[in-house]
Formats: sequence, C-alpha cells, structure tokens
Amino acid sequence: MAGTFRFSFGPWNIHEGADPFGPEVRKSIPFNQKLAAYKKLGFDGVQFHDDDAVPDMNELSQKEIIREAEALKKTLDNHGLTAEFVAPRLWFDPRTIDGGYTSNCAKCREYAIERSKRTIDIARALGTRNIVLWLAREGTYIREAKDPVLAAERIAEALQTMLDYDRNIRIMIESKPNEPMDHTYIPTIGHAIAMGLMTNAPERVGCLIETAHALLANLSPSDEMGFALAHKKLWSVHLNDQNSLKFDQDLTFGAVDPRRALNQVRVLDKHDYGSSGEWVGLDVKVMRTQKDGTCMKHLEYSRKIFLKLLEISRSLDDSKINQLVAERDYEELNFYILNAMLKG
Ligand code: GLO
Ligand code: MG
Repeated sequence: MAGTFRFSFGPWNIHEGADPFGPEVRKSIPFNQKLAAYKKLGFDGVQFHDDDAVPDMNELSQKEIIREAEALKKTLDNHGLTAEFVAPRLWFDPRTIDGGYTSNCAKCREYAIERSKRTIDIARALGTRNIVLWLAREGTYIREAKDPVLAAERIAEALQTMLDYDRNIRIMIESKPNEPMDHTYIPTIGHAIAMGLMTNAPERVGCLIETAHALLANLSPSDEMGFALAHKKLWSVHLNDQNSLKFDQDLTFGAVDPRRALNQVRVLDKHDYGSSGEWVGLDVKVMRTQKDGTCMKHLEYSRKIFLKLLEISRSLDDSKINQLVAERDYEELNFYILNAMLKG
C-alpha cells in the first residue's frame, strides 16, 4: 500500500504582495486567521521563521521568548496543527547586512549564533527538533569580499555550535545558488550534505530541497531529491515552480512544467518520502495580481496538483516501463509518460 502525504507551508506564503518595485496590494491577514485557514486548505503542518513564532524576539529575554513560544504551541494544538520546523531569520537585521555566520564583523557573527540559539529554544517549545537554515546572505556580491575557505569553516563552526547547544535537534540546510547574493556558499544539495561532514555530528545535518532553488542552479529538482534520498538526507522539501533562470519565483507547484513536477512527486513516492514523518512543504507565492479574497488559492491548488500528479504516477504501469527500459526504447517511454499526463 503506497504511503500518504501530509502538507505544510509557512505564514510568509500568504503575503501582501509587496515586491522590490511596489508596495503592498492586499490587506494583512492576522496570524491567527492564517492558522485558521490551514486545515481548510488541506494542510496540517506549519513552517516558521523564528520571528513568525515570536515577533520582535530581539527585544525579548530568552525566558520571555520561550514563554511566548510555549503559548503559541497551545494555539497550534487548539488548531490541530503541528510545527514542522523553525528557521532563524538571518537576513533582516542590520547586523546581517554582510551575512550571518560568514559576516566579516565578529560582533555580527556573534549575533547570528545567539539568534540561532534562540531559534532552537523556540523549536523546542513548539515541539519540533527540525531547524532549517536558508543561508540567505552567506555569500558575496564580489568574490574578493570574503575568503571562501574561511567562509566554509565559519558555517561549519556555526553548525557545530547549534548541534552542541541541543543534542536533539537536527539541521536541514536549504541550499540556493543566488538571490539575494550574487553567489552563495551552499548553492546545491551536494554542498549542504558536504557541510554536515565538517561537523562531528553529520547524522544530524540533512537538507531541505526547494524546486526553484535547484532550477536556479540549472539542476533537475527530482535528481537533486534522488541524490539526497540516496544519502538519507532528504528531510523536507519546498515544492514550487520556476520559469527559467531569473529571480526566485516560487510559482504554484507544476505551473510551468507539470512533467518536471511529476518526476518530483514520483521520486518522493517511490522512495517512501514521508514514511519517517517528513512533510511536503509548499513554498509558493501569491501572484501580486490576486485580490484579498482569493490570496490562498496558490496553496490549495499546489497541494491539489501534487495529489493529481501522484495519482498519475501511481497509475503508470511499472512492468511496461521496465520493458521499455530493457528494450532501450526511450522514445516509446517518453510518449507513454506524456500520453498518461495528457489523459490525466
Ligand atoms: C527563499 C527561501 C525562503 C525559505 C524560508 C525558510 O528563497 O525559499 O522562503 O524557504 O525562509 O527558511
Ligand atoms: Mg524555501
């Protein structure tokens, strides 16, 4: 019997539509109202930035932060929701202008580490051991600004400090090759897995693969997932879509290339993703043109598309596929897949 999947997203996936060229175009939806929408949209898991969970956390003491996170845990329980992960937001504060762990300023690096420890406190209070690191500004605009060897060592040191701070947590690195930086130090999932090897607890360092981030590196998202699955490191995903090499679009899953989406669903399903509690996260953005009342459809439809593709994938005849592979008739296999998709 094939497994079932459970779905998650973050509160940032319902937003007001501001972009670098224009202001908000929709009203803010209060956090509690967002939480109330999860189940209706078919989602059971919530992904958090640390300050989504505890707003203005830099103004609070460690105790106050933990108390607020504990209160949030009760609210989540009341909604029947589970916290999937917490991620330190290391790209907003003035102290993270030049990066967090790789900043050239020692005091700023110290801030990034302390903030990451508070993220772990929050995760603990929310009942999750999953910490996600999207290393937004760990890179450079010009190569001469940082020493890449030192940068890798500093990231490893930060990972080690977090792993030592709480021996129960595990870290999922969300790789991305660029944006906001020109180049980042962990552009692909191979880099993420290799970073774990620089710590003394590589078994607690894995990864989160985002479709768009793999595409921005000009890689196949399903092959990236396959590589991580082979290493037993695929602990979360951010499914979405991307229309060629440009800014990170976070489009509705499957919106550009449904076959590419099918292959992601297929590799996850065939290799029992989810059987150890992994979530299917959808990191999708609302189109700026959506109106107030219709600004959650991208989430609902991304999940529906995933389930439709799952149905198509499971309807494929494996013995037929194996036979075509054995005959090396990939043209026939190509047509078989396309035909199944166009019928589906
Ligand atoms: C941006 C990332 C971002 C992360 C989120 C969780 O490109 O995809 O949305 O997924 O901050 O760490
Ligand atoms: Mg993401």
